[in-house]
Amino acid sequence: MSDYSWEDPYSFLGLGEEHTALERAAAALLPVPYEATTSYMAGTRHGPEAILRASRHVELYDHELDREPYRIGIHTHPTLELTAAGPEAALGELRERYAEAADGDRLVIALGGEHTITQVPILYWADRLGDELAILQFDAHADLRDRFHGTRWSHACVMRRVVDRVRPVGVGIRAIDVEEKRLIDERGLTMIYAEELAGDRDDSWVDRALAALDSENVYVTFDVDFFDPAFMPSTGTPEPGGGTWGQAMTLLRRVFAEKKVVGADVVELAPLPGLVAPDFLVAKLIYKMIGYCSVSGGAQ
Ligand SMILES: [Mn+2]
Repeated sequence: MSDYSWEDPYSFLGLGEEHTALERAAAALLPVPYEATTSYMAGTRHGPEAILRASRHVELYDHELDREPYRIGIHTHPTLELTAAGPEAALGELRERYAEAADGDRLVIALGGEHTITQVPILYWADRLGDELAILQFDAHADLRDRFHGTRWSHACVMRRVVDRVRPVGVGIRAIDVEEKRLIDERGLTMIYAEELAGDRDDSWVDRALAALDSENVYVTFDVDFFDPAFMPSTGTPEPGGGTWGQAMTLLRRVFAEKKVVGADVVELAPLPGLVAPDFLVAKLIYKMIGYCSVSGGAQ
């Protein structure tokens, strides 16, 4: 746990200036509390704040890695409040701000907010890297619907908005509709269904996921409903039969070790008042990503 002060509420882990200065930081967080189309339980707009609050209680030393990953420097950008003038305007704003934040070699992790925001970083990286980009999607849902509740900008449509440019590899998927299934088959997309995550000891699904990532450069989008609702009740559309902490770590550890992770996001946390464990889980998930990045040399 950090030696924090309550007067400084908005830096990840409660880090002080020495470890948060942008020029020196090898990682940065971009809080985007955007919520416009939540279909079941609302509250993702409170996700970034809950993550930052919980992060103050995350142990700074990582015993698995035998290091203190925060020493690479972690900058927390000011919370990005997007315009309420409609999704296209909001996503346009995000595009501008994301491009500024992602300029350079720093690992930027966007914090949702609803999953809709993910199309912005993915299209940014697709523009920057062309075909040299693979997408790893932790999620209960494929998010490949063309429209949902009358809008193309729903959280349930986010991967459809990018699938003509990139080939997402889904992990933990367990709720899709028949149109999505048809698209998955037509495009030959790899989906690792939740049942395949047989247990922490059978890693063959990890090999399948890594083999399906068809570029050295990988963008990771992590919808927290990947996790079983037993661990992650705090999300808009929970689905039973989800993944575990150990499974998520197993895949993340290898992705960061074997690929170049160019960017990431963690979305769809909708905090429940009085229930802190899910908020803490997400804060620690982000710190583990930064830790794996720090040992891979992916961030200098
Ligand atoms: Mn989802």
